[in-house]
Amino acid sequence: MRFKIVIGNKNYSSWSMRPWLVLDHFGFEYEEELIPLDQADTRARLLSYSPAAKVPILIDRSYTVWDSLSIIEYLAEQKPDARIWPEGGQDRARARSLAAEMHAGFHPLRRACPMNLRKEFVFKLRGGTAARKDVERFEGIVRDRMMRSGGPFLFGEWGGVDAMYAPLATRIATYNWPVSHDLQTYVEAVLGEASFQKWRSAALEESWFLASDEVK
Ligand SMILES: N[C@@H](CCC(=O)N[C@@H](CS)C(=O)NCC(=O)O)C(=O)O
Repeated sequence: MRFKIVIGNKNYSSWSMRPWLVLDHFGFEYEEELIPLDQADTRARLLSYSPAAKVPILIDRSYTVWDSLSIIEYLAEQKPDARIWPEGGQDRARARSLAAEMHAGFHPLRRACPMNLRKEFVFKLRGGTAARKDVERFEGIVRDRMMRSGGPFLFGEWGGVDAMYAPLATRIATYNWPVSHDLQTYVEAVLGEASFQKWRSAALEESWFLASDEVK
């Protein structure tokens, strides 16, 4: 098998999920290794693959690529015809801006509402107005993109940018955030996508409990 992806727990590891979705959705042949996070041997196991000691890690034969967004970029270069990024220079640039915005931002929402696929929360304002602003920004992104692309995904067909936002979509659903109709529709589309369903089913089989990622 050419590609191997090293990931964390599927229930919790939002960064792992992003490039895994791209590998799976675009039909790459891959194997995976799951390194449970927050265990005594986690760091040593991660270091055996990558000096950054974080998942996700992609291994292409013997070459290692780490960081979710870099892995998605690398995969896009390996399959240029797959349209992991949209065609057309300006759409591609916009998708990359949105992916980078996700990668570097949304901290209040991410911190207050860690990804936890097996939970369903009663809504309360976790993360205060800063997290609410993140949700409003997500609504704005989706409103703008739906107007331009017609949906169901940010640039029409599912792509790398939707993979980057998939963990936010799961949070909207599991934390029951009240959101605009457009965002609700987008969340349902992302959660209905086949590779996400596959990841989620596997996540629900896991029994690890990471106290640091559990909130009330
Ligand atoms: N910016 C990185 C973030 C990676 C990251 O923080 N991964 C977490 C799990 S979701 C991790 O490996 N944590 C392991 C640890 O800190 O021991 C990316 O996009 O891949």
